[in-house]
Amino acid sequence: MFKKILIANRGEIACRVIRACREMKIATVAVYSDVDADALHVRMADEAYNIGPAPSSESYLRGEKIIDIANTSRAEAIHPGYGFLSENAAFVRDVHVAGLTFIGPPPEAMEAMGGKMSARRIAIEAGVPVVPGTTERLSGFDEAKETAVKFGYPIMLKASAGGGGKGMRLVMDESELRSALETAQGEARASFGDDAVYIEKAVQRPRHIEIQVFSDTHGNHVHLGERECSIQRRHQKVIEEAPSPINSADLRAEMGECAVKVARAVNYVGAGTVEFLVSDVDRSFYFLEMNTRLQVEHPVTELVTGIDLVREQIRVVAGQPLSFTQQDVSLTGHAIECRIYAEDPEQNFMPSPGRISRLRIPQGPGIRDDGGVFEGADVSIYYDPMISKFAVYGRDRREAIDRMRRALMEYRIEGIKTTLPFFREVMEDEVFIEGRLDTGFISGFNERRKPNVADPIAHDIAIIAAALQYSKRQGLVDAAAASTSVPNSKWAAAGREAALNNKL
Ligand code: MV4
Repeated sequence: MFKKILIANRGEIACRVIRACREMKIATVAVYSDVDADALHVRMADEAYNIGPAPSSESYLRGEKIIDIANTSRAEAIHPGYGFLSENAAFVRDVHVAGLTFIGPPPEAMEAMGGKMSARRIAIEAGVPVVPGTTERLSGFDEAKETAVKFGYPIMLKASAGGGGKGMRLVMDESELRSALETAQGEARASFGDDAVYIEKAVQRPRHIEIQVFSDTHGNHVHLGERECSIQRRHQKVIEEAPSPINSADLRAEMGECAVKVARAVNYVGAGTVEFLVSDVDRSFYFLEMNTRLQVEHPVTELVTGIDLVREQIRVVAGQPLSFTQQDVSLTGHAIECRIYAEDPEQNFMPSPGRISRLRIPQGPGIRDDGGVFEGADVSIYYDPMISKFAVYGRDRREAIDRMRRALMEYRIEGIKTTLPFFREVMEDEVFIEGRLDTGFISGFNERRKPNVADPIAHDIAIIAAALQYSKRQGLVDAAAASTSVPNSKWAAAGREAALNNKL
């Protein structure tokens, strides 16, 4: 087993990997940019090295520099986390050339799945259903027009190099096709330097369900069930759960088998995720793409399977066989994760950087917080604004929702705006509670949501503050005494009135 691992990442995922290493008695090396000198991952690691200025292109994306540090610090392997260099096949080759181990799949598997058209061809070859559509780049408008008619509108134009919804366009009919094609190609060229675009038939009211796969270097490929990630905003996942609320053992086995076929077809090694679109109408499912990294939302799978995916990643690249077989994998209970972002839900989720002046993380049964910050930490504008992933576990979905609702009320982050108030509302939303999670959830949610429904906690605080103010002004009691009796007291009523009349 490795004695020392370098973590080529920052934030919560760097902390997550360091925790696994510590449990395995492996020493850790962190790297950090100038603005991260004081970050949690730097504090947690055994050693830490500065790799440059704040912009990722000058720090966390500098592969050669990171490899140099791995060598000089005598680390034997590099864990890339997610994002940054995690799906960069050229970096993986450089790591190998330097005599180090990359904690992830071989570069060939990464490349095979890196392009969506190539991934679709491999899935078809492996006998896995894909969304009806093409697998070669469109030559131009005329071919697009013919192909669209063949598959039938509405269709999706997708960039082969795409990700995060970039270069993706829904086209309802032929009148929209020409400009949609130009936009999709333009976006693809600007974002990926590759304007290859292909066509898929649009799946009606799809759900996004993905299967966690795991492979070792001995030819064993298994799946660890599904995660449902249908609640997305601008193609960014915000809530994930395992298992899916459409939870059927048959569907899981079928999708799991397909996911394993894809992994086997590319000689996969380590943790991977095979994404599917599932029709909410007839539960038919279609391969979408494969992500060749550990995903942000891996904790919900860990909670329902009991398997530590990071520990397993490290074991398999060290050459050990998987520590479990397919028969050993069983899903127990239900897990839900909310991604807590430094964003203001009242201002269309604008980033909200700044200093965290107060942080209180919930406690009690069935709770897991994968954080990358601490009280007093600064949330920078340079990186993804996700500050923590908060997950709960319950025996069933109902218990998990109850637990999440309770825990979100305990969660306090002050100094910056966060998505906590948004999640508190979602946990009370009947459509979410019923598990009707097709892709329109957030837009539908915004319509269902009553105007001016403030954060329930902010509302309580306003009432208490008003009550304290009122009681002080009246000289009735001292403020502390008032606060203990506020919820049911006449001061609460007065405070509520004061708050409603804007007298605060
Ligand atoms: C689709 C689709 C409908 N039909 N493909 C792909 C990337 C992901 N971010 C959204 N993707 C979609 N691909 C076809 N052929 C609808 C979406 C989609 C979506 C899918 C699942 C969950 C949320 C979604 C939100 C917008 C679009």
